[in-house]
Order: sequence, then structure tokens, then C-alpha cells
Amino acid sequence: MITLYDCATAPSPRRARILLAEKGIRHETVQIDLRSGEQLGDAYRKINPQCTVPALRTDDGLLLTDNAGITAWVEAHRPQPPLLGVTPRQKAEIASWNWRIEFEGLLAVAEALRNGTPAMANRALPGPVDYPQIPELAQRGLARVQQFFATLDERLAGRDFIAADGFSVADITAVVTVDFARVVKVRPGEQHPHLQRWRAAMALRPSMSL
Ligand SMILES: N[C@@H](CCC(=O)N[C@@H](CS)C(=O)NCC(=O)O)C(=O)O
Repeated sequence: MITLYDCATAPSPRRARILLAEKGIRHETVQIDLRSGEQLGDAYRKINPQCTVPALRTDDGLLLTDNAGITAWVEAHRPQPPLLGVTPRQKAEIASWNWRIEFEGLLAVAEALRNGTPAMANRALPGPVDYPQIPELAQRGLARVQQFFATLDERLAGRDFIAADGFSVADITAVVTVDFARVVKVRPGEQHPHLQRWRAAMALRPSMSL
């Protein structure tokens, strides 16, 4: 049986949940309670020394400790429907947008949240090492999130999907990022008509309610 180490309230494992649902891959789920610090405890540290979720144990016992590895494995294990593209051009375009969304969007929200939330003092980055917050990074993160929303809106003008004219992991990463931005009070507004249209269309996919 495939096992997903998950946390229902966190964005990174949501990416894996949506991916598994889109591929129709059955699995069991183990919830790791990030609020109580379960990811830093001995039991989970033995499973994933990086102390992060998601992690995925495959049916042959392989332990994958991040979305990059999980996505690569899932696409190879269950090629249909392809979510990383088929042609060289599609694969390149999807990889490029997925990276940009992760770097310019998801990490910007995390930067704003983790450096500005008192409850995350000393936990400015995920993982086994504590890092102090830098308040200026909370402000910079917020500015980057706003810029990211403008970038995504511009990209989606005249398009139904982020990349390669079809649904892909780039759409999954983007939905998770846009929804996660609520934690820093950034939401798609009337200045983002293309982003709003795309998000409404994505909501029709059952996986997006996970
Ligand atoms: N590179 C990882 C990042 C995972 C990550 O940052 N997960 C967060 C939850 S969204 C986490 O485990 N945080 C634990 C913590 O904050 O201590 C991936 O995408 O798989």
C-alpha cells in the first residue's frame, strides 16, 4: 500500500494529495500534526529526517521526501494522464512554470508568513534547524506575493491552463499557492480577472476540494 504522510492544513502536502487524486492512485494517509511539532519528534524524524511533509512511501518501500521526488515517481508509475507534458516543448514549459510558481509564489507566501507570525518565532524555515525570523523578509515576501499574482494574471490572459495548453502540475502548484496566500491576506481581486476565471474553472475538478 502507498502511504502519504500528510498534514490537512499545510500547502505542500496538498500538492501531493491533488496529484494522487488526479492520477487516481489509491493510498492511505497518515496525518502529521505540524502545529504540535510532531514533524520534529523522533518517530517522524526516523521516517523523514528533513522533518517536512509531504513524504510518500511507495508500495515497494521507497521513501520519497519531497514534492519533486513524489511528482517524478507518480508520473513514471502512472503515466496517464500525463501531468508533466509529453513533447519536449511541453515538458520544458511545464517544468519552467512549475519552478516559477514555486519560487516566486509559494516560497514568497512562506517567506511572508514564517517571518511575520509570532507563533513561528525561530521557525522561519521548515526543517530540522531553527532559524530566527527577519521581519523585513515578511514585508518583502508580501510584496513578492502581490507581484506574483500580477504575473499569474498576465500569464492566464487568453489561456485556460498555466502551461502547454492542458492541465498539468503547474496548475496544481498554482492553485495551492493562490489559496495558501490567504494566510497573508492576499486574494485574487477584480484586478486579476484572468486569475479569477482560471481559479473558478479549476474548482470544477474534484481534486481541488482536497
Ligand atoms: N520541499 C518540500 C517542502 C515541504 C515543506 O516545506 N513542508 C512544510 C509544510 S507546507 C513543512 O513540512 N513544515 C514543517 C515545519 O514548518 O516545521 C516539498 O515541497 O515537498
